[in-house]
Amino acid sequence: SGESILPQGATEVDAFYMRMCVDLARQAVGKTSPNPIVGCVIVKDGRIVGRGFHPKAGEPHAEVFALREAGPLAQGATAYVSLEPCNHYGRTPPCSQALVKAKLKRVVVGVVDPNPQVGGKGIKTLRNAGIEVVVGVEETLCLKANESFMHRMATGRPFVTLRYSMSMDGGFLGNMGLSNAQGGLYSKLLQENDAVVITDAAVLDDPDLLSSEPGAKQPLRVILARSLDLPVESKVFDTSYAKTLVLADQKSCIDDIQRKSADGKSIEARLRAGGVDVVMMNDLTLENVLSVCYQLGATSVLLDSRGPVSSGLENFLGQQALDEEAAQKVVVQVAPIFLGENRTEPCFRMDSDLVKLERVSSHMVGQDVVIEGYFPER
Ligand code: AOF
Ligand code: ZN
Repeated sequence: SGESILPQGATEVDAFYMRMCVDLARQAVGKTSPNPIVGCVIVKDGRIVGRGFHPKAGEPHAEVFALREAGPLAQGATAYVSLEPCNHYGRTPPCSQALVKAKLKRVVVGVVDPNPQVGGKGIKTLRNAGIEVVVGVEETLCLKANESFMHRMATGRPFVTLRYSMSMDGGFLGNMGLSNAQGGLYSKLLQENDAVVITDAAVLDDPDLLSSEPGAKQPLRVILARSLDLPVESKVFDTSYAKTLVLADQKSCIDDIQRKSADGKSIEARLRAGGVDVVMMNDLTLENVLSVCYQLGATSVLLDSRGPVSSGLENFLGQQALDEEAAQKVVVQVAPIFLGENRTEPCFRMDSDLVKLERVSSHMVGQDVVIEGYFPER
């Protein structure tokens, strides 16, 4: 795009192929965790001769697929990669050496890989072999495509997005107007994130929390529970398409644990029989919830504040995320309605200093306006 700054030695044509790499990479969005999404295009004499993307951790990297397709045509060609080619023996051998072996003439890199095992070494290997390397083409786009991977590398923590809906008069809308139709914002958020966290009160509306995108890898669905008196027949406890984890507050669930339903089984036993994992938490803080998600391999977590506002835990999600500065990104859907008298409470009560979001963008979803922004690094 005209807005991106081109590094020295790069042209608009390079930027064009880099955007193509990112589009290719996105075919595996939500599927590569803990690995990044990466796309690669090999161009010879103005013709695309190879294309590839990283489909999944443990499988070959983007460059390998592109090199396979290009075969001997890779010699003297230009390779575009949205992330610096790796230089280490991980689950797969180093791509830098594969590019050297295939005798590429030029390699255009979107962004340096912050992985300490790579971190510029891939570029070095290529340059040492006499290959011309240009770094930083469509860098902003490449960074955004891998924001959770970048965050994990920098902090060792998952990338957290807080989502909620509100009215024009600042009232909390729960799941009002929320649709997970294919191609929609919500369906894409479920596709992009490794885990989605909701509260027990939100289960009452019976969401399935499944992305409608074709072939989407479904997120781990995490239910925070103050009570184990949960509707076991709810869609979210059907584990045929996605895993479900209940994180229950030990203290407040103590009575529920004893209670049995008519068939003599506890709710916990019934959940487990349906394939739901139930973990008793000594201390159900947001920090502990995120740690559990991360330990289970979630690099990106969506805190979905979609439950009714009357629930104590619902405020917990958004409020704790803000109080504990746990979220990196916020996605808010503003509906063009005034709740008026029906407005129970403002969404959040923050007692922090003024917080100004960065890299803010907005778009329409039907009649609603969606505003996205990033918290400043804290
Ligand atoms: C690339 N191209 O397509 C990917 C890269 O366990 P491995 O062997 O798959 O290595 C994972 C690391 O390799 C990952 O953390 C990231 O630094 C890099 N991923 N690199 O050149 C790719 N997926
Ligand atoms: Zn690689």
